[in-house]
Amino acid sequence: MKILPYQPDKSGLAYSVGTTLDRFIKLKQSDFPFASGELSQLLRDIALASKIVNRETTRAGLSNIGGAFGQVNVQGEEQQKLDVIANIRFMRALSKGGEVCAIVSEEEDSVIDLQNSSGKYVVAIDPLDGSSNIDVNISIGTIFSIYRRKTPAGSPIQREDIMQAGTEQVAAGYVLYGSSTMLVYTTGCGVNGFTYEQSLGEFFLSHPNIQAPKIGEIYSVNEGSQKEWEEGVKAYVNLCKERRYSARYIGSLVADFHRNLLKGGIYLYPATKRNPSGKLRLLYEANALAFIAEQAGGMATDGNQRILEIQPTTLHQRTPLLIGSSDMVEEAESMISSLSLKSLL
Ligand code: FDP
Repeated sequence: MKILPYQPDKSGLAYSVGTTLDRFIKLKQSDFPFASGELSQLLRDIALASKIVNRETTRAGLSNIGGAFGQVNVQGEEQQKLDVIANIRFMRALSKGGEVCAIVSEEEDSVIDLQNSSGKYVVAIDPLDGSSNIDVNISIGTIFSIYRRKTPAGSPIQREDIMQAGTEQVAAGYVLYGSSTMLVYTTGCGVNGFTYEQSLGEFFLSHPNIQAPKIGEIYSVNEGSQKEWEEGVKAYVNLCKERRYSARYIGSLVADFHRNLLKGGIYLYPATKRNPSGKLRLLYEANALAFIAEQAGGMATDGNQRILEIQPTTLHQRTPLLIGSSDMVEEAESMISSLSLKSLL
């Protein structure tokens, strides 16, 4: 019997399909300080749920899952059926996985205790972001943050396990259900993006080590609210126009953020008269994207301080958000803080 060492094929007949998300997570597991495999499993659970949500969103026009669900969530926003479906899918995947003890979701008023006190992780999630775009076939997303609980595993969940600043995140990511579906995540060692290959049912590494350009030529903001902005925001957006930057605003945070991350640009959702603390939620929207932005060399601020350093006090706390290319965010922040200082003098 002859035994030969494996020789990778060089004929070119069967091209390599690349690195799957599962394989990548396994390869990177040792980068993580508490490399026990639980965080890896948790990321896989999220990926599985996102594949199911991807299936549901692509069928939305064909099955009876479009439109409003008929209930209003804790934010006072009308829930869409797909919001509810995505929430169920992620909750189910995270509760079955066994690594998570508690979940904060945009769609739930309270913290959900998974009755799994041995779980070491807490997840904050917006299961389906950009709800107003669901029924018109425009990109939507999922955003998630993962924290290690502060209290010992086995004990009941406490407030300190949930109310953690963004700097405490051990991983964060988003899924973009767009012209292709992508999962982008960080565990604090750079940012990597994976594209979903439908026929194989797998995410493949397509955007390794994403780096946000330091500066770009895109600004993304809902200009319909311009009259309600503070002077610094008005001045910065005017500057963008003077420089002939392109205005691009989808109204799905994940999609706007993702485009600017790759191409260079700034996304702003500032405080307005209607939303004096901004509109976006700190725990399950701003923190995750701020972690990713910083890991890719970008920046995220509320206009006065780094998003990741804000100490949350309530579950569904909102924050103004300026995020994207570092030079642009820095410039916007300095204009906002200097003009708001002037108005106080
Ligand atoms: P939506 O309310 O449709 O879920 O997360 C909230 C969010 O979308 C973001 O995705 C989006 O960027 C923003 O709100 C859009 O708000 P405006 O309609 O006020 O611009």
